Amino acid sequence: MASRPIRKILIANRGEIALRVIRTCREMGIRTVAVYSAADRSAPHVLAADEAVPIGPAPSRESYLSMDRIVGAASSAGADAVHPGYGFLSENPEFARRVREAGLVFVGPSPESIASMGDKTAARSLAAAAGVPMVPGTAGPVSAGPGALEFCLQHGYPVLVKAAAGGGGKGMRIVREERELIPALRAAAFEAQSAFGDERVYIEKYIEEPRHVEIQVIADAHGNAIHLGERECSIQRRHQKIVEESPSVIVDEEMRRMMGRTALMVARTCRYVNAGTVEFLVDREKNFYFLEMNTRLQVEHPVTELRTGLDLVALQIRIASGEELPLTQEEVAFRGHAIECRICAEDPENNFLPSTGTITHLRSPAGPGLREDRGVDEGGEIGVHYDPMMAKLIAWGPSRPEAIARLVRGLREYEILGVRTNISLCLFILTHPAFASGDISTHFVNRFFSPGASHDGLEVEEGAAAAVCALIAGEGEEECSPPDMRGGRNWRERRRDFLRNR
Ligand code: MV4
Repeated sequence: MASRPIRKILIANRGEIALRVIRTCREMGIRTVAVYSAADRSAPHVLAADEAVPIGPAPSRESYLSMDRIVGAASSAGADAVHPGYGFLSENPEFARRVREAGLVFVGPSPESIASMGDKTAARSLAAAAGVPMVPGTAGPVSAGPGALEFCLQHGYPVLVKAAAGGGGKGMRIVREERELIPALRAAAFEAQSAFGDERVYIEKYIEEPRHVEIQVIADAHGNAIHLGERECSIQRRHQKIVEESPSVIVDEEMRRMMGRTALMVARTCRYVNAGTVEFLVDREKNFYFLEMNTRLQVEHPVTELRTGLDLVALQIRIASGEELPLTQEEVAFRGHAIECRICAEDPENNFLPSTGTITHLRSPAGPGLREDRGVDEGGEIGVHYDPMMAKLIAWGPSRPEAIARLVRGLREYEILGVRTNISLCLFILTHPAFASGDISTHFVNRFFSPGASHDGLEVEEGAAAAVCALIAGEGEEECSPPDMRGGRNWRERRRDFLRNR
């Protein structure tokens, strides 16, 4: 990769990650170009960038997924580079190729690396050839034929049918006995075709109650590569991560060294450059198995940043400009414990379906050891076109209990009105004894959380109560003293409404 100074970056994304990248660019003295759809014309990332270019109407396929419009915007704005963020086109090899063909730097891996890790069976083959521990599985895609049955006879049930073209649970089917196999293969192929346009599926031995532990890796174009430790992301609901933390309670020093070494082996198989994440499944016996590699910056990257003190976006940009990694593996220092919650506009009383509306009131938590990456402001619209994640709240503490307590305190300080949120679910998880004890797996939410039950057993602390009281009293226009009978509804009833509106 030729070295090239990067003076202006176009961020091909929106929301909190766009704002997050802009912030680092500002610190580095790099000018920024935001792109925005018609729905985002007054969004925070647009207002924060040095320049902003409209790229189309609200629907993603006509804006943030439009390669022509984004590459065109970058070229016409005179950008030197494009940062894709996550989601949208961030793992589209054709986009990376188009950016490069336009003479611009793609702040991420090569199109070839993206492509080789994008096909899950090809990634498995690469990893297997390198001796990376894998879940026993079929060598490649299987149709509903003898190959599938042969694997199951050899390895026994349960097995898991997976889509070759994508992760995230789409096209996945658990098969616990032979008579379920053929129908599961057909159903998985059908779902894979509709989700990814590729019906190929493969089979793996099913790991019961796995944990999801991923390793952050970062490599430069000069052959240097390091890992930045692990993140435990087992707390998920319908394959959507909710809580991520580092370190993982089950990873000790030796396991971290082994997983880091293995993750770097995977990165080497595709000559990986820039930041990436290698996902593993960990079974009850603490055996770890390669799952897939994500060739982008992850949503949960701040957890690693708080634990290592590094700015991953700054490292990405420096590597993309041709610099060498500024630190060796031995110089990576891990300190304390970091935990993140994703704050989403979801309605807990409607099965966590996305909640839309105008944010009529928003007050963010702050104070020692808290970081909020937020992509919306008070007055902003949460619509139907984009992911419902509004913000991430990340807490750092010297120990896991202190990080948990800090994050709980932060969540309870949040004041968001106008849309429903998943804050009550986050609080439920973080205050659950099983979470506190570290007894977590990918089954945690299904096992302990029942959507119908009331989970707003929030003893709002004095400080948050005062904040709520001030809010109900109209931002301090008058002394708020509960019970305040204004409006025919007493203070407690209106506080409960406020809390339920989270
Ligand atoms: C598995 C598994 C058990 N055994 N593979 C979920 C989506 C994709 N990341 C892979 N996933 C899984 N693959 C085998 N052989 C269980 C899951 C899984 C899961 C993994 C990580 C985090 C959350 C999960 C939720 C359900 C299933």
